Amino acid sequence: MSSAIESEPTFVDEFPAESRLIRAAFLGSFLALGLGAVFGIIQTLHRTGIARPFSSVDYYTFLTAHGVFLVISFTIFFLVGLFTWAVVRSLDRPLVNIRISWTWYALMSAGITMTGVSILAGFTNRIDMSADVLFTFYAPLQAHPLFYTGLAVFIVGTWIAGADWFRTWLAWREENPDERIPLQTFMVLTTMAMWYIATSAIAVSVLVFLLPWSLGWIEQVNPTLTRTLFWFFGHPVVYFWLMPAYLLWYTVLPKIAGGRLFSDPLARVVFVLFLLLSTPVGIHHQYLDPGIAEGFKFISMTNTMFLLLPSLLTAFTVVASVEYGARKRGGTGIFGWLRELPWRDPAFTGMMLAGLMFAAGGFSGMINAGMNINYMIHNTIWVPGHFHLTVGTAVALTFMAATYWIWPQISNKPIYSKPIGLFQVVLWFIGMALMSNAMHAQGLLGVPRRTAEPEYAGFDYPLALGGFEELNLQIAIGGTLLFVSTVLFLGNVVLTMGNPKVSGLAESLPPALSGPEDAPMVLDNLRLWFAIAVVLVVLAYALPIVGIVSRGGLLGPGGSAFPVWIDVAGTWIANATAVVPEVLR
Ligand code: HAS
Ligand code: CU
Repeated sequence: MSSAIESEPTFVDEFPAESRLIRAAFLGSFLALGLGAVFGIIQTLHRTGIARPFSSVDYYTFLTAHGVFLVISFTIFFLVGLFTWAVVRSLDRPLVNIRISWTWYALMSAGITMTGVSILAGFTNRIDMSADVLFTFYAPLQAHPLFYTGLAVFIVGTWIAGADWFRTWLAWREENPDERIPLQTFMVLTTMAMWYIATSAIAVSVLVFLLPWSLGWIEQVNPTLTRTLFWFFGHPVVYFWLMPAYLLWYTVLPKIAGGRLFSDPLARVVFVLFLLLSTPVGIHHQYLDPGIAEGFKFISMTNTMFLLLPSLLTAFTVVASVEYGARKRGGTGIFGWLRELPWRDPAFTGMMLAGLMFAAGGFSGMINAGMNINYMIHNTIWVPGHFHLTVGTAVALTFMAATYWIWPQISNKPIYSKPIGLFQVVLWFIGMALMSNAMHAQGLLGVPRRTAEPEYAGFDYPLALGGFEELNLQIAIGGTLLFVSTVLFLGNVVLTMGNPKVSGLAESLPPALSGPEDAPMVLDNLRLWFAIAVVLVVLAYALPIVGIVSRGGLLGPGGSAFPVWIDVAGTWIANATAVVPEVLR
């Protein structure tokens, strides 16, 4: 009788090189989470007046660092780790060239380091590299060139990562010409297709306008144009954060619940809908922007309402998949089956709480999307209340919770403490419920976002009399619980890394109840869906952008028709060619 139980080879045994890359990506993500959390607690205590060891100016450096480290670095490094795992696992083959993979990882790391250095240099007046432009880096706020260069390098890294996964799929398809695209790979490829469309605009905004402007090659930019190009990217980026969480809700959560995905075809429809609809809605962030006709804003609102569909379908599918597992365990009744779920498992409970909170975040998103009601909440702290439920919990809590399941798969090391993990995810949920609720309530009272020291004491202003201080206390307590929860999560991960390796941790994922064979073949036609997505984007953005440029010029009112760097280049070419006749003589 062999001593060790014969166990199926784990992902690490089969794909050691990819496992190293995935662990490096997750660790880059967790480093950013830790940094973002430190800046988060500092700014929470500053804004609520609990503790203000820093200046109001520093507040905007903290806020920029908090935003960029969390929504760019934490989320996207986790995404590339998860997507690499999902592609290699579902295709059951290694990446085409691990050196290319480490190249995109190095570009992303170098890029976020440049941007991070530029932001943090804001704390010292000695080096003028500041970038207090917040995570949306709107002009006319201007950052140091290093900030924009770092972002550009980071995005190029993600483009190469996407190409890496497409090439791996194409190599697999040659070996399996008649197979459907495995679901997890399908989810990765549709997400990356959406990302290529979305990032095209931010690449133009940064490389053609903001970076040359920051380098002094052009005197000015058209802020309405660069803002519109940002939101062309800015709404789809939220789904770029969400879709990895959906990949986990669709393919891992049902497994942990002892269930099976309810419908593979429906999951494919959801991801195709996100590819088609994510980008033509960005103007819903600009309802109050001048320079964009109301009609275009109305179209964006309508498109946004269509965009609720994939998430509502997700709510149905995921709950049905989990319920199937509960009933298999003997669950009964309309809600009694909930008792049969593995609530002691931090991976399960964390993802379910994240989903529950996303329901609230989604409904606050619907309120944001209504043009008329948006006027009430735009630029108030309601909006941070919304996105701390969505990216701050639906995504962030899902990523942390899923780590308790995935890390053992890619390291052969069991989690250090599941009870601590369970306490951590519940603490996050409680902290976020307190903080986000108070932010929404203060937003409705008219409290602005992005303000270092909102004070109303001393006024007989209804706000000062009606709960502003109590809501501030809720935000401070909630933010502190979130910080403690982050420390617990990072501590659990670090202690897990010190654990000895064990075997028998491999977990396979069960097939869907309704499998890919039930999905119409057309769903796998990625070229078709990509082409339709591009047409929808052109329809949504061509006229608004033509309107913005015809009214305000490419470089803003009075800006030269051609950027000065074209003049510089033209002079340089003229001088260089002037010597040619001499040389030829
Ligand atoms: Fe948003 C602003 C509208 C989703 C993030 N959003 C933001 C900003 C961010 C952000 C970062 O229309 C601020 C940017 C800035 O700094 O200015 N958002 C929406 C709408 C949706 C939406 C309609 N947002 C997200 C997601 C985000 C995110 C996802 C990040 C990941 N948002 C807006 C608008 C603004 C905005 C305006 C501009 C506001 C302004 O004026 O500035 C929709 O996608 C929401 C659809 C979701 C639902 C919920 C479905 C429920 C589900 C739960 C399933 C349950 C499970 C478990 C799995 C309809 C899927 C169940 C549990 C059991 C126990 C059974
Ligand atoms: Cu949006």
